[in-house]
Amino acid sequence: MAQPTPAPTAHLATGFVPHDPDALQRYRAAGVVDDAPLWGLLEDAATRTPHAPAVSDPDRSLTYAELAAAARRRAAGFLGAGLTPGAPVILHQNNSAAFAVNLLGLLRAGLVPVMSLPAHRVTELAHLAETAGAVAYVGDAPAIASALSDRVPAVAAVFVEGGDSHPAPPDADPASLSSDVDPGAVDPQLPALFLVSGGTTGLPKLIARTHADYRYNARRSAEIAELTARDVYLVALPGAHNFPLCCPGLFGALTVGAHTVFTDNPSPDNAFEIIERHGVTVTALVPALAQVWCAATEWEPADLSSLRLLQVGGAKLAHPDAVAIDAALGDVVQQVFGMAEGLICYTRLTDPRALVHESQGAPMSELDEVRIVDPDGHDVADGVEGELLTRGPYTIRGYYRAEEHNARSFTADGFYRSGDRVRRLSSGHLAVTGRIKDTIVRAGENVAADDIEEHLLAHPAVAQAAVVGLPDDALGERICAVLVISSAVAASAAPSLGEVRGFLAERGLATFKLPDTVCTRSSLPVTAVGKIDKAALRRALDGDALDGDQPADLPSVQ
Ligand code: OOB
Repeated sequence: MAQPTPAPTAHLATGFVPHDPDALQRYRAAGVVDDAPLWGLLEDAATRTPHAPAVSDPDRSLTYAELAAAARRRAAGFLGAGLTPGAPVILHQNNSAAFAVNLLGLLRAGLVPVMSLPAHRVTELAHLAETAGAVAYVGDAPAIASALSDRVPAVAAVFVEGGDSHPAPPDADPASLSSDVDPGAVDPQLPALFLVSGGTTGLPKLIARTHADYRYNARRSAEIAELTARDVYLVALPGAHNFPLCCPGLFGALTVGAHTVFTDNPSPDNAFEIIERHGVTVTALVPALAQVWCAATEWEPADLSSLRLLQVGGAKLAHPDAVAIDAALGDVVQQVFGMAEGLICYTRLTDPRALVHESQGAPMSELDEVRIVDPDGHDVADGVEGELLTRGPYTIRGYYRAEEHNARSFTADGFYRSGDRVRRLSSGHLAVTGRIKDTIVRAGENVAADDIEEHLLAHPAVAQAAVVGLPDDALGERICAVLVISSAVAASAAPSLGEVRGFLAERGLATFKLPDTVCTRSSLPVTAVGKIDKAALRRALDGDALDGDQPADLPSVQ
């Protein structure tokens, strides 16, 4: 029989920035490019271990054979409904086994999922759909789906899981897949899926991840997490985010035939019960959630002894929290510093615990190039803070169809400017000290917000802290510390401005870094994946009377 020909997906290349040929040659020579499609991870696992559990949610469980068959039927259904291979499709779905079937079905059909997050609304989805040229919506929010296809008529096909107003994602006989055009015979150097950028300003950007780079991301992440077929991975963050999707997440689990369990409720009472029921061994959380889980171990009666690895990333995990989580759960923390754009750093399972607590890990690949530069673009010495620039086999060379952004976000020789402020430790691990732009300019002094936050978190009454600059006639910006008081202490125990300043001064913080204003909130605004959203916080504080604040005596600035 003649070899099936690949589906025509070349239009995907328009606006996609590939690796340069020399770099690709090097990556290929190093063995990181395996020329197979992303969906092949599932087919391979289904061949090896058809009867092993593949995905579960509270309502159903599928073995590898069942998941592969379901994905093939779904792929045939999508193509039968008129979608053509290579077309981008918005995937907008809560954590569930159905999310996995749709995702893998789209990939098997050669369609290109745009991995939106459940918290995205029509404004973000319309922007993503227009930029990608999406032709369909697959998800579980009927009202948003309707609004999207009204706003972007090119999104002509809408499939909604469990809704009455739209057809459900379709299934068809998979025999139609093995015709002379194989939709899944893809170019591994073209986009397999689109991730969305996680910034808090402006609309999300599209991050095209290729079959080759995402397969490598999954494989190498699984290796570092020492994942095996015996592991049970819990998707507790939104499954479309790079962290639970591929670090190692769902795709990493597919590389070794592990079991992936989905929940869309990461609260400790629910998640702990799932960990116990399924014997979950690995999961990934943002620091704010990890902190809540850690506190909950004191009152939630659950046996969490199966959990061997708690990956924490997405935002800075404060040192005391890393120590506390290890103490509560038994040395399970792995710090993960990653970005949808590519570079992922992990602390290793063999690292001394002190290094796990104080660093955000080392790059996962020997082929990752990391530069740490000063504001003039010169490399700084080890131990000195600077901006992290990176280039490597699984890091994009440009956002998709975003030339203007690319001119700013990438250097001429293809390094991604992360905007993250880091320093390199003698071990080679990186310590993240903040965002380059998260700096308050107070009376001419540059103050890094996270420097103050780290000290505030050491206060026994403080559960969460965010420091922002607010406009001030005399100072330019004044330092405002927003605190969430620990549930273990009474709200009345919230420290006053004077107490906060005294506490920080005692810890050796320079006078010009002491907050001018302190206020408390019951919670802090968060992004779609659960990171503290400072832009939203600043907006909320803007014009706010900041009840209960005492203006600080302005300390003299030397
Ligand atoms: C992950 O990906 P994104 O794209 O949502 O956000 C990336 C940004 C980084 O540039 C950095 O600013 C921040 O999130 N970040 C961290 C961090 N991990 C991410 N900042 C401090 N400490 C960390 N451990 O957030 C992401 C993707 C894959 C794996 C893990 C996280």
